[in-house]
Amino acid sequence: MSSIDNKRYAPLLKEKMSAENYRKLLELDNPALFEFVGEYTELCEPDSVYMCDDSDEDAEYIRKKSLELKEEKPLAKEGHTIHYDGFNDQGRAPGATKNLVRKELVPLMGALLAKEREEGLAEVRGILKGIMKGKQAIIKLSCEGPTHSPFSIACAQMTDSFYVCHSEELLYRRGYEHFLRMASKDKFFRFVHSAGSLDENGNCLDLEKRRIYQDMEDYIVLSTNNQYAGNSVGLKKHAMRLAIKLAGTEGWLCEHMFVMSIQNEKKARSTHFCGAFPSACGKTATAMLPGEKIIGDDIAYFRNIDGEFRAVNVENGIFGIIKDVNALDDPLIFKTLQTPGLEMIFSNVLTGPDNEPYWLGMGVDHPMRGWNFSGEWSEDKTDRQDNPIPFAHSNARYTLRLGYLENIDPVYNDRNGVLVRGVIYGGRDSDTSVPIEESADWESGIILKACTLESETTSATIGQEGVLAPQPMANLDFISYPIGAYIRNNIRFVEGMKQVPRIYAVNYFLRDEKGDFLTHKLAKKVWLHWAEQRIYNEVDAYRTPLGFIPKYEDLKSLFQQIFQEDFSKELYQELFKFRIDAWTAKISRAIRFYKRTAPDCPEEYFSIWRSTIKELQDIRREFGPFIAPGAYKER
Ligand code: OXD
Ligand code: MN
Repeated sequence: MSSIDNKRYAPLLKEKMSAENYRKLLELDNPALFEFVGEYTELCEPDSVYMCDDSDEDAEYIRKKSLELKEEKPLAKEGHTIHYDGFNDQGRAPGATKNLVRKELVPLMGALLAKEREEGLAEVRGILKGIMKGKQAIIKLSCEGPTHSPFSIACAQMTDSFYVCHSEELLYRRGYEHFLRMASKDKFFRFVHSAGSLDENGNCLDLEKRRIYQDMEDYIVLSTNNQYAGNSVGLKKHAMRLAIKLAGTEGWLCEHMFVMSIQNEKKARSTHFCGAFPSACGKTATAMLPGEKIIGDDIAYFRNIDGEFRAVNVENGIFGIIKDVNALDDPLIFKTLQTPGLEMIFSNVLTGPDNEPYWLGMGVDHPMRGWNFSGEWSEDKTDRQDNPIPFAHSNARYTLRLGYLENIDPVYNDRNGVLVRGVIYGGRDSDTSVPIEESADWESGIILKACTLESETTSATIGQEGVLAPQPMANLDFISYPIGAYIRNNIRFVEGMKQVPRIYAVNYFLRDEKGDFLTHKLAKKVWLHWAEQRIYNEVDAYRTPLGFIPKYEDLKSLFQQIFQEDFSKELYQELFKFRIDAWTAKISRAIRFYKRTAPDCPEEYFSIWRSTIKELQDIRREFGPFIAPGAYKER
């Protein structure tokens, strides 16, 4: 029996919901959820409200409605569908995204997309008024992290998009049963989304009213007039921003990281790593390295459980960039994407007359006409500025369940997560960082490697591509409270732990003078196996001014063992020389960035960066601009 006695919204919800759906809502016996559904039903005015539980029937209802309303269309292979976002809705929209915070916090937020809360709420609620008229709203409950675990965060999504619900069904764990049994009934994240009015192709008409406003006080995100999943799917990037804030207040961490394990067959051991890379910088490819095991590719929660650094993947699926997924570079995902009978959504790729999906870097010929993110497409099609429209978008995606992958780590659902032994930070820089370097300790790893991470902007966000931009912890787009406090929480998180993970900085993007990459795509497997051996103190290393790098012999034997490949000493010397001037410039850019955009960043961090630059200058007097591997000795 439900104890809900909500006089304000009960009549409205009884009118908008079928008796069966109303029963499902009541049975949860959750006044806060009832209030949330009532409040936003009153505001958004959907014609009806559908309440999902965890049944397969409800999952089927969502799939069917998404097809019926043409939000998705079936592709040639059974279970595969295609969804298109509008031409100008192909990536996350930082310009429309705001963290709503109390007035006094706005000046402290610096670069973090802040807006005064009351003002932001009034604006977006104005846009939401009546926005779902003529549509059905769906309420879907999910759980971030494994259900009923120390990591779980319950989430309630209300949306008028069945594609959004279908994506959440593939990407997250169902949460109705979790809501039924959870202890703190009013502790859950809330998401409201509406695609708004749609054009004849089913895309948003009112992009100028696109808003993604996250209320950091009440842990609710209001998202309007968008469809791209990075803007619309509440549980993905919106929940990530809310979780980062919540973690900051509760003493745990939410990071933009994969979770995976390196398999050492000789030693019969599996060692877990997490890794932060800005979007489109090799994160999924690292998590999916052939021969290793994946737990997740995008978002991790970290908790100190009995003195151990433990992590879970927040998600249960992958919303991955499809560009360059081909039989050679990503054989496992490629094979999965070709498998009929698995349920998956392709987005913003070309569909040809054969009703199959084609994407950039797929490694097969594509048809010269078909349908893509611009509508009907043929080879000579141009945009308004007369630029040719490529046959597929470079941020086109696939959405599938992790469980489909052959290389899923059997422990991926463990309620206490996995023990993390190594944390990796990787950016996209063509001329500074070596392929892998171990930090001297946790704090210097955070200050010198994680905080100075930079990357070139990519098509995962709307705006100019290829611009070198700071990316603290690969998380700049998602940090939702002042950066100085966020850095401090990262440093303090390991206090009192029995064993602190090692920090590694990696860079897969070093190029030669002609602009060619210095190593092949799978070389990252060698760097990670070296890190694994370091963790067990099985290989020695050379000191550098910023950490430790591999010795040639150890890499040579790994290249031989893994790829039966000769790794030349010349290439090693080129890859692993320490580039003093480039590092000095990088740290100077970091100082400028934090001065400009992180008003709460403590002086202590600036003095570490400044003294590192001074030390690098002293070292330069002895070595010149480059230090050959092995030449440097600790002072
Ligand atoms: C993503 C992103 O889709 O970071 O994961 O943009
Ligand atoms: Mn991401």
